[in-house]
Amino acid sequence: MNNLKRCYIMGLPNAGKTTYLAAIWYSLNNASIKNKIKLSTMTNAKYLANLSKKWVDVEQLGRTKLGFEKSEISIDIVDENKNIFNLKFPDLSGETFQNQYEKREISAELVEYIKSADGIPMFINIGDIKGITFITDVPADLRPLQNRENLLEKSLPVRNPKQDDPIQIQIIELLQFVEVIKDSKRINLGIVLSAWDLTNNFEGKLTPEEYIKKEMNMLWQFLKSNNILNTSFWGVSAQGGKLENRDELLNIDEPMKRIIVEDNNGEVCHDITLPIYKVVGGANAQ
Ligand SMILES: Nc1nc2c(ncn2[C@@H]2O[C@H](COP(=O)(O)OP(=O)(O)O)[C@@H](O)[C@H]2O)c(=O)[nH]1
Ligand SMILES: [Mg+2]
Repeated sequence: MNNLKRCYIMGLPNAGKTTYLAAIWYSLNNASIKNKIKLSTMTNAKYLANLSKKWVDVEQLGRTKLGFEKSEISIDIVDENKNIFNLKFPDLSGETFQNQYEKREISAELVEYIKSADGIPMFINIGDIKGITFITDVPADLRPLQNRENLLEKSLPVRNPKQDDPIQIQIIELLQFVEVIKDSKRINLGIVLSAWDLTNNFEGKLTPEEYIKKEMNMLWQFLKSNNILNTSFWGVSAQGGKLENRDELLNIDEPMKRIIVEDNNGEVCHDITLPIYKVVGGANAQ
């Protein structure tokens, strides 16, 4: 079938993938608001129904641990032109991606997913982005070059790459894996900034791209200087707000209205399928 489009969803642990999945599942099954794409077929219906029920009730969805992740979540959705979009959530825990980063190993199965993907939404939870620290703000006794002798006497903490390396570095590395696997073919990439509701408290509203430029400048430069990547930027709140504000969220009559999807031009809607439709459909041009 030549109008089949494959979507491969990536992101480190805590990136917001499971919440997105729960919201998409609810939206596809309760189309009281018109979405770009509709449900066709799926696997794991019971797991997804359970997940989306928790999402409706604004409950913590639970961490997906390596080995327990539903590795075969696959949902087929269809648009008005009869394009079928096959969504794959190959690893909901994200730990496989981190092992890939740390050990530089990847399974043959994931290579096949990536090779056949028409678009890759890469999730980044903005609540996880650590601000920039200037070297001058680091306590003097922790600055190796200025304090070499003292440091030699101390036992230095051991680096744990998954925990200690900045998220943007891990993401750049994952994208470089994707580029090698794709063998220089053009890649439709969506940078999906999850928990986008958190920006409501920020002064001076930024677009998703401006946000990346400010908070993850190295990643932004990597994306901009890279002509293999056809990148679009999205701000997505699949949960609608913090779990602490559960009561407020439950007061919204239609759960789908909690969802915020903002494109890079500041257009806001409740259609959680839109980033997939645009990224995987190749309509990334802004
Ligand atoms: N404020 C806010 N938090 C979110 C949103 N989506 C996810 N989160 C939180 O981010 C954390 C990780 O989400 P999860 O979907 O489990 O990430 P995963 O590990 O990639 O599957 C959880 O604590 C969620 O409650 C959102 O739209 N807004
Ligand atoms: Mg998860």
